[in-house]
Amino acid sequence: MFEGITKGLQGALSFFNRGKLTEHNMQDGLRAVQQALLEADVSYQVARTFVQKIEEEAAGTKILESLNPEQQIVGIVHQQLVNLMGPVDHSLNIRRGEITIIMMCGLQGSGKTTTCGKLATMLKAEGRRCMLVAADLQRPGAVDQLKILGEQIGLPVYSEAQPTTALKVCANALAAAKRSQDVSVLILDTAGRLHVDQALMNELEEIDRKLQPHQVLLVCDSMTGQDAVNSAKAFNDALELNGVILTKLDGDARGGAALSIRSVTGVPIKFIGVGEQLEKLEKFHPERMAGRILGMGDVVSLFEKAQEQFDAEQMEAQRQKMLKGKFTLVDFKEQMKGIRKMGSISDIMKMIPGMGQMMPASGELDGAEDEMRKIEGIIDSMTPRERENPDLIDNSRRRRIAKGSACEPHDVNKLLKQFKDMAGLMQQMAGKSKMEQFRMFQQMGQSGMLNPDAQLQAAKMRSKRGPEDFRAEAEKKKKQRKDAKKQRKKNRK
Ligand SMILES: Nc1nc2c(ncn2[C@@H]2O[C@H](COP(=O)(O)OP(=O)(O)OP(=O)(O)O)[C@@H](O)[C@H]2O)c(=O)[nH]1
Ligand SMILES: [Mg+2]
Repeated sequence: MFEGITKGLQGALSFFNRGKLTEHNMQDGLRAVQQALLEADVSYQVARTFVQKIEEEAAGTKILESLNPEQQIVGIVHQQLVNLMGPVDHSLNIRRGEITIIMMCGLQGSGKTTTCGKLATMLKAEGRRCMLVAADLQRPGAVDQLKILGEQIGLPVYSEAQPTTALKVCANALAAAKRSQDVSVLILDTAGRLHVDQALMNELEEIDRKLQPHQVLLVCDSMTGQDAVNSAKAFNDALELNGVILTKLDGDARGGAALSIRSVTGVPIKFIGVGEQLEKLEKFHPERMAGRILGMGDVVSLFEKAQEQFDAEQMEAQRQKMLKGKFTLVDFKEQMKGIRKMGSISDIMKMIPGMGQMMPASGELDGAEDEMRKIEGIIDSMTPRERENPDLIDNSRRRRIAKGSACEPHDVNKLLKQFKDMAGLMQQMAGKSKMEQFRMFQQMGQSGMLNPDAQLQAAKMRSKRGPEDFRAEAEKKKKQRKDAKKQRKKNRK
């Protein structure tokens, strides 16, 4: 997601990290920020205003005189991105005791029908029963598509064998929902067109006037950039949208739509579609999106994803342990297993702050997976007592563990050091504010502590110099000790 803009902005922000910042290179940096936005298909006006705001903020915080202008400017850019995409409003204002009508609209192929299904799935999980309404009479197959979705989710779909108008279908559906008595949300799947046209707008406006949906949501394909934003404006003028759902953010969207739509239309982005499957709908969070755009990662999403995968009780137990500083190697391994369960390692790495920039080529990630497996192997070769108390691990235990996991004693050492650092940091983090935690995570990312690939690089460098001969080193030390002992004996004589 947004790889282009992330690289562009990171490049632009590096202008602020070249020794002392002057008015001159400040302007270069700002121009590069604007360029990165334009390349991501952000509208010119939005990009221009964005950069002006950064300039004002930078002047206000006296950034030229500060010691770490880059950090400050990243902070300012992050905040401006959040302002640009927010504020957010996830509510659908579902009403008690009456049927809430949600009308979906948008251009052809934007993802309306799929999103109807996703929204119904989300609401179902909240204990609300939806009815889907097949009001797209344009595209052959549209009705069947919705029926299949309804079947998959286990929800009723209202459709007519010989429909006359979309408005009639919607009105009849509302009557049917009222009769059924157990439907609380009616979701209208309307037709799309390749471009905004009057016939489509008339049809939608008529439904809007007669049925007065509580929510009119625009489904917008994030891959279409500025076009999407222009059509959003037209839909909003005709229908007074309550919110936007951006779809296909899992693809290679350039970011233009996400960044401009709120400021151009004034309508909040409520949800984002991040895949074709029914559960791939997420609440939109501008701070997280800004973090991802800047390559600072998305710890919160990662945490939520982890929470879905991990057993909730186990998670809570680990959190408590972390708070008390009792996080052990067993927990460490469990976490790593959990991470592997979460899916592709490259997706996960992108979400960890500081890792975005360090993402290796995709082939090398297999190496990172191997590295994780190796770490698991090392922990498996320890005795339960060693896992609970790694301080027990002396030289001979280290050799045994290395042998058992087919690696070198220094790999065991490295893991233990990493674990110690991480457990220490986790403990320090426990009492800190969210912002502080974020910063600490970033440091962890940059120091390579969370980055198996950094270890991989180290291994590669070693192999260029030739493998380190630890045995020879140990023999040498042993000999030195022996010699020293002899010398002491001699001295005593
Ligand atoms: N990758 C990805 N694909 C999506 C997402 N949302 C929808 N799609 C795909 O986009 C295509 C079009 O989706 P539909 O839901 O049929 O779009 P529509 O707006 O109803 O299209 P019409 O009814 O023809 O106007 C389908 O292949 C969907 O699987 C998403 O968030 N991510
Ligand atoms: Mg459709």
